[in-house]
Amino acid sequence: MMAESRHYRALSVETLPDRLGGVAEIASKIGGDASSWKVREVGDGNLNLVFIVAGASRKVIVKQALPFVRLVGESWPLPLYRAFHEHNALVRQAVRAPGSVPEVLHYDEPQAMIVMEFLERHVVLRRKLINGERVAGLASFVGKFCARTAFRGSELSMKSADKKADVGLFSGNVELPAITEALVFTDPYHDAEMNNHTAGLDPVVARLRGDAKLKTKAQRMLQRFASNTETMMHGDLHSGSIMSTATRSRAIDPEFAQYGPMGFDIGMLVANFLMAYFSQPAHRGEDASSYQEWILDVVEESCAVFESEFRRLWATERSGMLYPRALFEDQGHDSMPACEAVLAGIWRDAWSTCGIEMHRRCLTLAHNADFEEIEDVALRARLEARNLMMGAALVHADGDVAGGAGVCEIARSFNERDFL
Ligand code: SR1
Ligand code: MG
Repeated sequence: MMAESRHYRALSVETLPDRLGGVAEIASKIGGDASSWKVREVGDGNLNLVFIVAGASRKVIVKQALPFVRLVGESWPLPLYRAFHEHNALVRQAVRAPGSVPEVLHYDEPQAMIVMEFLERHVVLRRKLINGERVAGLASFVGKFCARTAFRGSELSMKSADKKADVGLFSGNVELPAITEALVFTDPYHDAEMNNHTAGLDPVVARLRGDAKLKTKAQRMLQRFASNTETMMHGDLHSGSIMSTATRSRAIDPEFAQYGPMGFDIGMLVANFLMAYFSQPAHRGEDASSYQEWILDVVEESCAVFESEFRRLWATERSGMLYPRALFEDQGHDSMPACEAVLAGIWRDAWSTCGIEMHRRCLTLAHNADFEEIEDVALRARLEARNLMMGAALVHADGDVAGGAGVCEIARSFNERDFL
């Protein structure tokens, strides 16, 4: 532990070698003299400092929470203890979905700092999607990561007492889920202070905000998000929270982790794939369609893998208090119909979350680069309108969607329409 670590101080490129060089556990891993380390600040997210530190032995990532929202500034304070929940989430994800997250090398609670494995040659997935790059095995990664963390973080797998203790620990993560409660679930549907949207979208925005049934359904999902503790969610699983090479992927950044609905993570991630899909005509022009179809293949296959992995875990790892073998297999009763009913509930939450996420990324504070980088404002508005209207269709569907394939069919039809 650093002598100075009693008092939090934000790191900088200049101070990092001196401050971390004295921490034997970190310095020995990085290797060489700290004064020769090469340090770059690469944080492109909305909240934290992220450094790549290269020494004689290896590169590491040093992630440090800032006491405010980086995107907005010091006027929006944010507690440092979120690093504690991120650390705890990474540790659990590494056990529940082995190989899917960066290895934690060191954690310093007072400095709100996590030192972790540098993911060699990995690039943020959102950038790859904007660039039109394909990632082999992406759907398998997504489906398995979401199914394993959902199943193994629930009472389908965990002992009831362990699960309650964990829910208690993560219920201390207050302010970050509160951002989601406002920015994701509520602000898209009214004229909230920090909202902004692309010029020209007003008619579509008015349609959404004038739709009381839509708002009721979005609030139903917020109620589920806030008061249902089915599993430990990543909590912010968008395409900026996955890093990939051409053949490998990892999930990063689980600082929004809390216990919540099992369908939340996969729903949010599919929304980000769909936004990548709708934005492609601006990035690829006439050649967009084959890459768009690849994105839809990823969506359909991710959902199929999620289901098959969830069913496999149900059959082989159901050792928690829910749906015990004593009630089913031990009495000669097939438990798979119960599994299908649980999956149907997961998808209902997933598709609602998906539609709401498609709204918030175009209407509230934190937009996504897939649309934001489109300079032609009229084109951006036209593509965002398709995305917004499909989001409304998903929320209205109340889970009555023909699975991942059905969602892809809906996307194809909205991709042909104009709403402005
Ligand atoms: C003020 S934080 C805005 C967004 O950035 C994070 O990555 C989450 O997605 C959050 O909603
Ligand atoms: Mg993040």
